[in-house]
Amino acid sequence: MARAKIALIGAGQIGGTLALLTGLKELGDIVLFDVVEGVPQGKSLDIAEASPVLGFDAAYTGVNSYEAIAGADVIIVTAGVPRKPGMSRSDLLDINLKVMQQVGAGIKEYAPDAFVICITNPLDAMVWALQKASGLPTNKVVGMAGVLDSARFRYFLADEFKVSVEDVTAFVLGGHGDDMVPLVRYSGVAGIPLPDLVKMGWTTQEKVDAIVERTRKGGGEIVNLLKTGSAFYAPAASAIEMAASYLRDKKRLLPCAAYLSGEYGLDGLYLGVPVLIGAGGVEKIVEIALDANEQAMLDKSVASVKELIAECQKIAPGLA
Ligand code: A3D
Repeated sequence: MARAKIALIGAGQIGGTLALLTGLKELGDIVLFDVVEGVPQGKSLDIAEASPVLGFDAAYTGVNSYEAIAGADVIIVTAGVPRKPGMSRSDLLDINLKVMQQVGAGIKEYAPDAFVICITNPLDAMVWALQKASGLPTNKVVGMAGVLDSARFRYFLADEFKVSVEDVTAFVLGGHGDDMVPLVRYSGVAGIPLPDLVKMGWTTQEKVDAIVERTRKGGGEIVNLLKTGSAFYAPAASAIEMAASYLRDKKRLLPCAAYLSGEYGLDGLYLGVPVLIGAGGVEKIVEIALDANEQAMLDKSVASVKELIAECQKIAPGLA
């Protein structure tokens, strides 16, 4: 069987890491695209030269034109600019919206059957714009945020409990902003929910609250440390997990920004919810029961996402 074709739009920090991880996991052949000449070509050659040492087979092509993405099975989009210190995710909107319009047009022309994962921020608005601009079905366009936010939550919990990250499950719903909704009730260690772990004396409510807050601000914490850009290793790893679930029809249940058509009482927007990803793309959106407090947090998060989408509609009325 022919190898899958994976197109990575944006060859920056995340794009380069995605290119390496795609090869290491042998998900398929890679086309790395960027508007900057030389960068996708250079990164592709550098990674291809690492493949004999690391022991994987994948063809790498660095390109500056959209023709080369023709027939891609999976497309992961990181094109745009990342957040700098002091810049909010919504500050990015104006620049990155224009980029999504260009990328969407390229996908529409050359790879309309692909499964598309958007990472560009502000995520919930950019994935919405990318779906509109590409015209792809909504079940084939998703946003990566929840896997990363949940991974951060899991890492902080594993560190607090001094247990393997593998045994920690965690759940984050809502938009990818500071008002995302880490769900304490649905998170825990080896099936033991966090509230029970507090009762068992493993930790305190105050410490759980601090971890929830750190998770919400996880992106900003890295931006403040790096000073010249935003996180890239964990975001890339998270998108690869989503791509693998599609390509291998694994039917993972992952928190992703998915297009809602009535689920959670919402319509016509992208929001982080539990999604089943298989060969059909988004095969199912799972609606979990929320208590009053969780619902209130989700409502706040939804309001922020709606504001961002309204801003997009104002700048680019053609997308609505
Ligand atoms: P960076 O290293 O700057 O890479 C972005 C790349 O996009 C650069 O190589 C640019 O040349 C390229 N680019 C710019 N305009 C275009 C265009 N029109 N067409 C094609 N390529 C273009 O950034 P990064 O890789 O660190 O981050 C990429 C995006 O991901 C940013 O918007 C970040 O804010 C976002 N991000 C999202 C998350 C989420 O969890 C959702 C996490 C981290 C970063």
